[in-house]
Amino acid sequence: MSQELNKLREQVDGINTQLLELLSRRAELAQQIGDVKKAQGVNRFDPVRERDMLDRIVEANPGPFDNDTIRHLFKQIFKASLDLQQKDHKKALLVSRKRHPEDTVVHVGDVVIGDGRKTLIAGPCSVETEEQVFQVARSLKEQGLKLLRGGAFKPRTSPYDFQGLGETGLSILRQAADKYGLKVISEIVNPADMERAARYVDIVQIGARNMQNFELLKAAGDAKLPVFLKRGMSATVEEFLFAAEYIASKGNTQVMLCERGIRTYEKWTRNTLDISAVPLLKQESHLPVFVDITHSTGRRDIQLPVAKAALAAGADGLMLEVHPDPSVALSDANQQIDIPQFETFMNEMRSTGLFKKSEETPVV
Ligand code: PRE
Repeated sequence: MSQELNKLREQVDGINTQLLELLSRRAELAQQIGDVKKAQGVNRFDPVRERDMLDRIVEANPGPFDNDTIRHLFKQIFKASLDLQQKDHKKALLVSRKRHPEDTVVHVGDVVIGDGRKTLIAGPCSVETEEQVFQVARSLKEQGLKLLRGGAFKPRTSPYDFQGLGETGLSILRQAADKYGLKVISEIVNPADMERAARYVDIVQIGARNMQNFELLKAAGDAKLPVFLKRGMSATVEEFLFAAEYIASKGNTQVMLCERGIRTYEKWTRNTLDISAVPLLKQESHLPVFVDITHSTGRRDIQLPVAKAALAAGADGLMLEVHPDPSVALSDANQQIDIPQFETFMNEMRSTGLFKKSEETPVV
């Protein structure tokens, strides 16, 4: 290489180092500004300030870069500074692992979730009859499971579809759970129902369609019951964590996160299970993470490998739907499994060594 080129490059290297030092100093100042703004409750993004700076910079532009290029370069710097301020903000989220490095363990009476053992939540999509729920509850008990799910308030896509039995449904769940020594998890859709629900449920579920229903999230935070929060079908992982933060910010950190598949162009599954969300959520947050293998797949034939994948990816537990006779179910008829299929599923899962049949109380 010519000596001339080498000399020029040496000068460029020197300027790179100076630029890096200047950029780093600027970034530190932006971080301090971010802290001041946070304390004052001021918006981090300030387009007026950015325009003023650009105007002054362009006015002083000596060339040879034209003004558009200079604007573009500085806008990148502003954007990076803003990202840095927001990253610092993310660090402070109550649900983040940076804020709370230890795993959160959720206690539901004597049931412990997120302590390293795997938890399985099962039950019908909707509560339909006493007989239906009691049959499933009995099967759960036989399998040594502790958490019975069932929908009493059903947010359905069509207003003409079965909307659930409401409080009667919650009452059926409670009776079945009490008979078989189980805990109840059920979805609540209206903030006004939260207090009433606490009489029947041990865990409040907030469904995918309500993940950003902020009044509902705040009410769940106030209710002080453990919350099972499902990811919205179009929500990013970050939005999901902000939703959990709404609950935590009310002083309730007994929150579980559930990945239930996101909406994509794929038609052969009901939703697309975002398996990468599981390790991501475990890494970014200290809350227990579940995978709903029923809604993510929407089909029975692949539930077992999906369940294994979820646990292998680090999920603390699974949720699945079980119905005594799925063909006549009032909702999700195509994806719920019947009781013999559930038993087969459990045997298969147990062969992985992850679920152990409880030896305790005999079935009533
Ligand atoms: C800064 C960053 C983001 C804002 O949109 C405007 C400017 C910058 O990097 O200069 C700093 C800042 O937050 C501010 O001056 O208010």
